[in-house]
Amino acid sequence: MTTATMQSSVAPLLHQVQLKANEYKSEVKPIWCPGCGDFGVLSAFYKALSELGIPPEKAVIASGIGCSGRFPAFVEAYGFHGVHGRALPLATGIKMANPDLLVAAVGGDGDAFSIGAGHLPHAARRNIDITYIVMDNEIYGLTKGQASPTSPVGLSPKGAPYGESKAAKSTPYGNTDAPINPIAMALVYGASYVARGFSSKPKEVTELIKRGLTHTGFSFIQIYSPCVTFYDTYDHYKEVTKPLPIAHDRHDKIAALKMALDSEQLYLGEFYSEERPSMVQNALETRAKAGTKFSLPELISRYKA
Ligand SMILES: Cc1ncc(C[n+]2csc(CCOP(=O)(O)OP(=O)(O)O)c2C)c(N)n1
Ligand code: SF4
Ligand SMILES: [Mg+2]
Repeated sequence: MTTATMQSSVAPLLHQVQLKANEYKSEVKPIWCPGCGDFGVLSAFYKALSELGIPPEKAVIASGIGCSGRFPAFVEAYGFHGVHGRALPLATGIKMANPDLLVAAVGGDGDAFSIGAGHLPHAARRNIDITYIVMDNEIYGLTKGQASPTSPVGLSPKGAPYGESKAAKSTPYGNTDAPINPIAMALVYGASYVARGFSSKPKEVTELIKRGLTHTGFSFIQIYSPCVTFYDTYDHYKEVTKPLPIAHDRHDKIAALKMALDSEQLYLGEFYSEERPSMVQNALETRAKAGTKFSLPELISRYKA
């Protein structure tokens, strides 16, 4: 496939309308706790749509279950609040049936890496042309504070220093399970755009979302989005996050992996970006190859008794 045919499926939607960020707010007011990191992600998403000039009727957001799963209701666009862990299959179906729409999937660390974990490798390797935004608060927020796959060992209750061996409700003697590394996972699975943001850095998060939405193929964006009610990680992230070095080569997967595996610093920014045909492009090419030789009625008739 040539670079000319690698154009993002979102390209024809760019700068079609001039709407302010708050015109992408729906009539439904967020019911998140005051101070929840998800507010920062939502306002960055409004800004990204506004700066890209996307017509609201051309955007669809799919989610699973969780506090973060409520996100689609708050955006003036189409939305599908599905069942737990199924944001990616929903988004995949929506995109394949409507390749001309901008499709995003959103959700939490539990939705993405526990119950929905089996979907991530396949969305990544297929390079389905959607953007997946994971609001990672290292806890199950909606169900009132159980350990998640990104919770650190020794998960603390609200107010205790980060990582101390106290407890979340499901781990009264401290969490003993090692956390996964979402960025490293997405890289190894073959996501073609991999980035990390922090909800307290809205300008940077807006840029990452814009890059993800306009990228051809599967964009994975992990956003640290603290849960003030059950696991307040704001101070911790302010301390340990820092931008990726300017010299980081975002086309070098091994370099990206090294940065993702750094246990001292949690880097923010664009880890990796690669151009390769998306699932939509591959499907259209397959259809073109089949051409008129393929007839659905004829195929069905072969299996008739
Ligand atoms: C099949 C199923 N199992 C369990 C639940 C209960 N449940 C609802 S949300 C949730 C976890 C949400 O955590 P996360 O995805 O991190 O989202 P957050 O609330 O932190 O944004 C669980 C276990 C459910 N709704 N459906
Ligand atoms: S419980 Fe946590 S994740 Fe849920 S809305 Fe409140 S602060 Fe946000
Ligand atoms: Mg969570």
